[in-house]
Amino acid sequence: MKTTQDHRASTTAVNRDYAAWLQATPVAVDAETYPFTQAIVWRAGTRVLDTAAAELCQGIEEAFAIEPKVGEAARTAPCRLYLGLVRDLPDSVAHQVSAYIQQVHGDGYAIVPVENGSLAIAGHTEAGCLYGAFHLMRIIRMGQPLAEPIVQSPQNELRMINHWDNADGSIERGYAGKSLFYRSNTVQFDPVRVRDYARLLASVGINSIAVNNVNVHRVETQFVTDAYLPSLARLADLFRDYGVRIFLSVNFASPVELGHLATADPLDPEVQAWWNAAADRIYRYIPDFGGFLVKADSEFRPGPFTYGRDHADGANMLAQSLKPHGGLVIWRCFVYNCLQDWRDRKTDRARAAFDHFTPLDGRFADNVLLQIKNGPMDFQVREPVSPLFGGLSRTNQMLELQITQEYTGQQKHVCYLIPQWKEILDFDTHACGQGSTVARCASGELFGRAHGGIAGVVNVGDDPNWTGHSFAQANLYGFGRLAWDPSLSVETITAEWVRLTYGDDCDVVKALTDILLTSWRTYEDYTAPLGVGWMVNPGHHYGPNVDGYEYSKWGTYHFADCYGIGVDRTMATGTGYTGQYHEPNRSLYENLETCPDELLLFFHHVPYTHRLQSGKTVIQHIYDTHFSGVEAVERMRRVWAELADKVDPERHHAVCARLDTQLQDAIEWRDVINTYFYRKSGIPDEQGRTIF
Ligand code: GCW
Repeated sequence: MKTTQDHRASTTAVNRDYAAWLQATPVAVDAETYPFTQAIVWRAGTRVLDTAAAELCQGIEEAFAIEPKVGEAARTAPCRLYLGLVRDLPDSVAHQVSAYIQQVHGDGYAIVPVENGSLAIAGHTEAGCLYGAFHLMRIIRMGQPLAEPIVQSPQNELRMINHWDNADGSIERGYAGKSLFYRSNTVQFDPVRVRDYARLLASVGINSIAVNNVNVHRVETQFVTDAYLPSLARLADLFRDYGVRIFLSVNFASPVELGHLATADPLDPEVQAWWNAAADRIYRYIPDFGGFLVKADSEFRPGPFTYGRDHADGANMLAQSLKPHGGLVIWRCFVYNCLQDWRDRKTDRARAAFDHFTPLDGRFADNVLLQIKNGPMDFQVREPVSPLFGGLSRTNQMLELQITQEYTGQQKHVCYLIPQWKEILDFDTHACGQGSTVARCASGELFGRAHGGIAGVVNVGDDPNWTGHSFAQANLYGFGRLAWDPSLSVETITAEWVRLTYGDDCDVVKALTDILLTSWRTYEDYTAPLGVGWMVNPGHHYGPNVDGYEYSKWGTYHFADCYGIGVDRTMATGTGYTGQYHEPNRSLYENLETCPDELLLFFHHVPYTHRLQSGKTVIQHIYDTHFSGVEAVERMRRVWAELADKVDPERHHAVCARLDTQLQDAIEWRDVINTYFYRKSGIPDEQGRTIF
């Protein structure tokens, strides 16, 4: 078992941000409040349970500066913390736990006060016990009472992180340094750091990780070979201690690129045999390997289309190779024509995922999941929910969110995404009548599917604080919490993160909570208006460029002219995209009068003088939000500056610097957007503010 000291060495040398929401500081309450912290009783010798016990020892030591008794000494302590599967608990404890453990499913846990001030953490699986241990530490750190039993089960089977890391150490859309896993085309990592990372992930319930970019280039294609599997297996070992299984992104054309076959046709028996052998090989090195993540026939990645086959043919072939080992294929639905002609007003990129995948509903193997981005375009600050949720009922599916802030400020800007994700998860698709939320589609519960889950493209790199911006940690934290339980409220998640990461000082808690909760709207206010999206510099996607993608092949247009702006996606006069939704969403979006303001330009092309439901004209809304967005950033900066003597200088200073950048860049956004639309429309600002 790794000792507490090993962890210490890695967490104290660097700044407070390194410990993220697992701070090592003493807590304000006395140890007596939690008398069971004197001693920990568990059956030693299994990896994940040993990890859980080590976490409890470490957490208790850090919180109360006491070293809990373990081993024989623990069994005679007056109060004890029992940890384990029910069959390993002493009979009297098991008896007291049994009513609660019956309510637990999957990797869930029960935390139950038992006789004489003792406590039991019990699960059906070792991972369940680990999640229970982390939850207990969360409760203790937040000083919450523990009088009542707690029963928690994950709502999603797969709670997954996707790394877009490349073998050369770069990270596609990474804003926090280089890869934690690779350098110079080799698997190279600091085991202490990776372990600390696994720990952060497990502490919020994440159980799966795809360790390489979905764009699988020449070198990463070789990850499924003997050249890379030994070192990937060492990586998998580290994650295994924390109950996290690894997946690999694979290149659909591998049999050609690696195997010297003439084809990667999924219906060719030789191709099937090639993948069967690859799967056998992988499982020899990594017995609990999770499976493949696949981007195929998308943005120049190879796929089944080359051979006149469809996505079901492709996914099922891979699924067959993994099936004997219990592995999964996660097949992405981010499939669209990226060589569009901007002159063509008929083709609509937003339609693509639905058009490609709904005809295949019911044809995918049992161990295939379709991974669907939250919106029909690409992780914009505001998009409607993808109509593929609710469009597929006989297929396992997964929701894909983007934690890394590609289009939401690249971790230079604060943009707390939990409120956005909550809206997405709570969105009612009406697929099976009212209450058919995205959360229920993704988990598989709504359609009685065997598999389901939520994946997030992660925002972590080797920056000392993991995420570049200290506040971007809140997105990773909240992602894990929501993947575990999509019904958690924004307020609960925010309060947890703020207090666990920055402590209990009322002023700090209030200020930070306000900053986080207003940040998504603020970012939206000074960037692309009313759901139209894009308007960023091509390629790196940072900073304003209204026409950056207007005359490009990517299918991302706003159609602004001197009269108006927006994309007509109605059935009546536009691309017909609204028809992909069930009623009443279809009509809600189809009709100009009922379409929500924030999505207006996503669904309709309107004159600048069109009046929104808010009462403002579109042009005045653009001006007003761009001025108020910048003012909101000025306010955030002021509020944060006032906390100088309440936050450790290092974190305070680092956030100040990021807020300075955010303000400067928000001003640029404001002036570019306002000026562009003033020049296009010729309509002045009602308030006569400066527009250039
Ligand atoms: O958002 C786009 C990104 C690409 C990414 C692609 C995808 C990994 O700009 O960098 O490629 O989406 O999701 O596949």
